[in-house]
Amino acid sequence: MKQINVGMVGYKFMGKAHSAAYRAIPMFFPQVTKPVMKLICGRDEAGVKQAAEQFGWEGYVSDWRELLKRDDIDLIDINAPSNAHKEIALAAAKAGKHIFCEKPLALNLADSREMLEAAEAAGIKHMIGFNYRFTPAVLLAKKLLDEGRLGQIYHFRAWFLQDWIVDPMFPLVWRLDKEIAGSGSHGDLGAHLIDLAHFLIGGMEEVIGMSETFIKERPIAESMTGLSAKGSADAPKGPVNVDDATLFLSRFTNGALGSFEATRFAPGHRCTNSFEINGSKGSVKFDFERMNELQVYFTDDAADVQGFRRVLATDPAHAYADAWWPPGHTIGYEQTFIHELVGMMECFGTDSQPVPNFVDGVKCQEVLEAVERSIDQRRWVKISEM
Ligand code: SOE
Repeated sequence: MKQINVGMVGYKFMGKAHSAAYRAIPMFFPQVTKPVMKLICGRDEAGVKQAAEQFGWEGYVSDWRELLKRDDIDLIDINAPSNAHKEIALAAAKAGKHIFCEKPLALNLADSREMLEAAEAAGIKHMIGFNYRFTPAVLLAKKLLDEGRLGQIYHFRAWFLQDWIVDPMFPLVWRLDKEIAGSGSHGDLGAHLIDLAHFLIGGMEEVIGMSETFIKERPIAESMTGLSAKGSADAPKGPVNVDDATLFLSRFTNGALGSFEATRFAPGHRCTNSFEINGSKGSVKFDFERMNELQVYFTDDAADVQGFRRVLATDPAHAYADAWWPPGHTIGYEQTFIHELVGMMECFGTDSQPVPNFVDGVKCQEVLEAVERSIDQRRWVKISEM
């Protein structure tokens, strides 16, 4: 297919990331269906008008229902806060529009299953925004695993550490409100780790977790958005009803053991999305703050040079490298969104679904909710219970 017309709901952080991706695709990936940036949607008319101009959209609307009425919109991109996902996705599927939805898919498992059913019944293409899968260094880890070069896998150890709410004066933005976000660091950061685990290692059998809300009350926010919002000491306070940190252990179906830590209380860690995998023939280590690199160790290296080696995933042998720059010329955060949306564009005009899609969103939500149940009931929870 030559082109797909996009209508996008949301214009803040993710809206900017997705807009940058739609703009870049025709330039760097001219072989895939071209996304046309038709309409952007947001409730604040002045804000969305400004975003439309700045990001390069043809126009804007302030009610997402307008997008569904338009025959010239093919794909609805949902990157509004999580509590808006379900209603928009169900209506978009009913209107026969393809859907790209940010993670986590919904506020809970039941809603995410409803979204998947609606998308399947409508026969549309659907994708979820687990963008870290599309980092070339992560794809190199996947390749080594698929080729058996790490042998039998024993451990998947993952941690996503941030520090933007360590200050008790940081206000109650929407990400700290259960009604809007579903959960705190668990659904925001843990969801990415769970998806990476599914992608790299496979399904989980059971989980057990623990979580904490360290700061129980915060100033009520003047504006509900922003990772760098400022709270005032004089402002009235409201309760924080989501987790600040959630940790859990898992047993994978292939016998590997997993450990996961998602926190917004790790001073100095801005976006440390990391994992380490240990297998019988070697190990790999990844840290998003050095996203172009994969640390690789093979047990059969000669004894005198054994050790982790740093592989820069920018050579022609690496995923997506040929679309970008010569070897050693690194890429960044925005490319993860470009690559994922290229994955969606590649599927138009074919019978295939993009991956990851709502099936992966539901699988992630099963684990998120199993961990929550295990915390509530202080026990191991089988994924098959969910
Ligand atoms: C904020 O915690 C955030 O932007 C997440 O919402 C993203 O999903 C993650 O990629 C980076 O951190």
